[in-house]
Amino acid sequence: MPTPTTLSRRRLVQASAACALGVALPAKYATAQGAEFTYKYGNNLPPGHPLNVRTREMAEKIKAETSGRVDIQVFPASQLGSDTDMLSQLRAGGIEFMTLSGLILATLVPQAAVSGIGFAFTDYSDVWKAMDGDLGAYIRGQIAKSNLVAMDRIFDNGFRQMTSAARQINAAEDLKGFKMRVPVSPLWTSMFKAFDAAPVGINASELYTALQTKVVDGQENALTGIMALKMYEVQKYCAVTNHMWDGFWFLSNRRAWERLPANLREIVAKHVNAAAMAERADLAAQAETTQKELAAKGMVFNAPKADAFRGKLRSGGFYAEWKAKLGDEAWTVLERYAGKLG
Ligand code: X2X
Repeated sequence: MPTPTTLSRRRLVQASAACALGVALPAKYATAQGAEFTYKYGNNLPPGHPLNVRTREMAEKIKAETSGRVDIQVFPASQLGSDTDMLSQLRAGGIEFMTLSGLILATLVPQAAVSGIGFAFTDYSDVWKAMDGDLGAYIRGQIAKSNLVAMDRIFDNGFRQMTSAARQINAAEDLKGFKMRVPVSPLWTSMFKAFDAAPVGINASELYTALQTKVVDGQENALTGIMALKMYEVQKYCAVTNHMWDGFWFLSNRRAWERLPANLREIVAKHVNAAAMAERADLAAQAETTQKELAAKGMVFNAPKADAFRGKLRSGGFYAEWKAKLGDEAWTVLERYAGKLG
């Protein structure tokens, strides 16, 4: 903070008058003095992913509309640490915001995994009805109990597909013993165990290296993520399995969130939610072109039938197990949108 002697008397008078009246200071003033709230926002995706394009725009809009009082600094590409590290920092207040898959957040908020149950959703219209409706509200309520705040609109991370280096995956049988990288998450691990694969929990920050050094045989992600993380350099095959949908909650440390005056919270929430909507539209617009671009880079695609995988989850008791784990309330809200599971 500058001491009063570094301010001209006129600026100081202007500033105190503005404070006394409770009006926002002009952007020039706030910028010259540094923002009142400088908040760090971290995520695990490369700068070119739509999530980062839209949240950079979001930060600019928030700065402008708060006259420079709120400065959100966007740190992409796990610059602030892996998801696991960032989640600890977020809880401790070392960073103020992060975006995180509900399934990874489930290490802290178990019910946040419910949206990622294998083959629950088959298309986006059900996903957004659920996540913008009662299922999303239920999950945000669970998140709130852990002293984190989730903004209303979840960002899209896409329907996930399986990639491999050595051979094509056509059915669950091809996953037997397959070293599959999964994010660090109980549901992801459980699902690939149910396929008889050998899942290895690895943060996104280590994913490319794990594939390159063949610590794992393959991984699963949405095509947008496969492109953004340049996985086509280290993977040959892609099975379009759509085995689950995933999204990113925009989370805040509760104390940091509540430090913001109500009018600033409203501006921040508005722009975060708008960024999520824009990012969803970006992913939808890219859906078809991304597969063609990945094919042009040498990836070989196949489209197995869902039942070649889903049957294995059913017969192995996966749905019954997760219904018991998540509880009746979570399961009932999920089935309201996804239909009867199992
Ligand atoms: O870690 C992943 O695979 C990613 C980027 O999709 C998530 O954040 C869940």
